[in-house]
Amino acid sequence: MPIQLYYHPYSRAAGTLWALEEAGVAYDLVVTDILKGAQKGPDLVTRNPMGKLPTLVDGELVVSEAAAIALYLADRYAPGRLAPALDDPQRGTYLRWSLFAPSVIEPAVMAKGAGWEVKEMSAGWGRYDTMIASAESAIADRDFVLGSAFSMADVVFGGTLRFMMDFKQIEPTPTFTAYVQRLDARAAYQRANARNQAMRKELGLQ
Ligand SMILES: N[C@@H](CCC(=O)N[C@@H](CS)C(=O)NCC(=O)O)C(=O)O
Repeated sequence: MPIQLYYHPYSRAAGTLWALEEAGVAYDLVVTDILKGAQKGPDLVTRNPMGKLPTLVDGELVVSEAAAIALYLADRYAPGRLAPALDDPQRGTYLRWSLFAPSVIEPAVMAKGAGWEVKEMSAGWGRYDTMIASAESAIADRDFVLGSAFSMADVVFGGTLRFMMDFKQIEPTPTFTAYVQRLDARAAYQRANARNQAMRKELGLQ
């Protein structure tokens, strides 16, 4: 049975589709209409009590959280190609920026948008401008997070930056824009993008 991805093209699952294309594994999409609340139905909630997308089912295993799903796919289906080996020191950089996306970029953007007043010292995401400067430092002198080699960290970290820039939540900088252009040129990204566009059309969303 192929992997199943609970999916909607207007969700983070659109980025997970890119991760699946990079990993090169077979998968089926379980279209879940988040605009009509289908994600809170028993089919998904029994698998992921959060009732959120993306949720991936691989045999008996359920994985939620977009970053965790991407890292899982790389470790399980593309070790050495999309994920550094467990004893490779590059793994530290790979994990660092992969986790920076959901634990620092996302909440910093949310805090700024919502006008949250938080103490920088206690908020794990610090300040918005420090987050931006840190994210830039990850790719300032290199093509990808790991240097010249693309990895699943770019799907997570770069995909988050792309998403935030698309939705005008992060101001594009020359460094971010050039990086995302390199990511957009990947064949797997283009396949995923074409499928996401086709799904939007099929669902009458554009
Ligand atoms: N922490 C989760 C966030 C997942 C999430 O918030 N998904 C949104 C779509 S992008 C969703 O399913 N929203 C519908 C809802 O919460 O009812 C992740 O990183 O995957």
